[in-house]
Amino acid sequence: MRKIKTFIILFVLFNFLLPMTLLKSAEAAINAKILSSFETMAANDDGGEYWTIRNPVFLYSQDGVTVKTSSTFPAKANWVTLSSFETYCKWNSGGYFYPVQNVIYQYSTDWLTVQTGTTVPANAKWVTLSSFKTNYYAETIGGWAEIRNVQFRYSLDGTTVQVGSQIPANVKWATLESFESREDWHSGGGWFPINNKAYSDCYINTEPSITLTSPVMNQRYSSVPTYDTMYCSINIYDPDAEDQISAIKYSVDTDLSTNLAAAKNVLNINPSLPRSAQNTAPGETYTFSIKPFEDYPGLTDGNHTVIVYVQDDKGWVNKATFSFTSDRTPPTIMGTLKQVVAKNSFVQLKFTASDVASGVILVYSCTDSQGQPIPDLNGSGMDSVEAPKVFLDGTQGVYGEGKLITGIIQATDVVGNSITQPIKIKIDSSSATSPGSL
Ligand SMILES: [Ca+2]
Ligand SMILES: [Ca+2]
Repeated sequence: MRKIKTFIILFVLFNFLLPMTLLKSAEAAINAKILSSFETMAANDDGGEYWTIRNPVFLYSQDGVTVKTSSTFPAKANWVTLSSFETYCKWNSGGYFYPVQNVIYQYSTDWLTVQTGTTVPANAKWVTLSSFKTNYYAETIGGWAEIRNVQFRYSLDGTTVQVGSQIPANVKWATLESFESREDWHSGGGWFPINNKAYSDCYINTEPSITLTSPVMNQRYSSVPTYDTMYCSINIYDPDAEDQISAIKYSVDTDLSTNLAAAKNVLNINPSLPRSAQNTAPGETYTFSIKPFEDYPGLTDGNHTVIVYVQDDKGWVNKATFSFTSDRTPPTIMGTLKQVVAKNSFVQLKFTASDVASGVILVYSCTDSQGQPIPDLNGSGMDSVEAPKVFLDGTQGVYGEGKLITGIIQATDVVGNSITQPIKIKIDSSSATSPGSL
């Protein structure tokens, strides 16, 4: 009885507690289990005979730029798949190993659509062998048949394994799970599932994590200096040990995650790149600035989205976004810019500014016919202004009959867009002058 208890304790310890501890320390890692070896039916006579495939070749990329082939399974990669191998086809006392033909892959380059092809781009997010032909009849040259009833195994989160005949585009990794290949022997023939599958572990590199902390959403910007610069702050980490952060770029409105070469450069990155990534959250803070109106001169007024990208040295890209409002339209000024008034009467300036955002600063100044400032006709205000009434006293020659008071009023919106309009006040008691003629 005691022996049984001891056995149970040891069983629990080795099968549950120890693996849990090991798993915990490797939480961030994504270990793909990729089909690397199996047996196919070599001869279906006399109950059948399975043979292990030989000379496997693996296709993979470790930098998102070059595709490598190797007979050795890589321990670490952006993606990896079995690419080609030989299956045995038995015939009488002999038999032959034939390399598979018509190899087809499934992959995704954007995690949005699944693509199919006979070649694979290095910057794929994941790749798996999906179809090929095996020899099923070894006499002379034999016959070739495509595999059927293909099932894949894949993981959406990097850890949980699912099986299905279709691979979702947004998986972390995918591999063949099972299929049937054809075998013929004398008058018989049939379809046989693969046998004795073996999976190899690959540490799958992944994209850096990016969290934007500045600027806040929906701020207003213009192309006016000092209002044209977005000051950004992001936290970056990459769960993959030894990875470097190699680029921070941006675009406006159009997502260029899969075409980073077309994205724009940010300015004044601190700390400078490339730089070894921190591997745990929240990561390291990077600051930089963006001048969208220099890179996108045609940016229209209204709401837009900045997409900030971070790329590691393995070619993985992640993004963060923030929205902003573009305003390059100056305010309009409403009020009496041109007036004709009689001598010995009052004149008053009243102006209102109109803009998509309130906070327009109005500044006005007028001088008499001698060029001297008129204190009551100099001032400023927010959004609307009303100057004190000024009595055009005839005893002052500068306000006398026929004289002209001139000035300017300037309206500047919250992002520096500015407009200046002339002010003209003609003193004409005869009313012969019309305001429009000033
Ligand atoms: Ca990485
Ligand atoms: Ca404006």
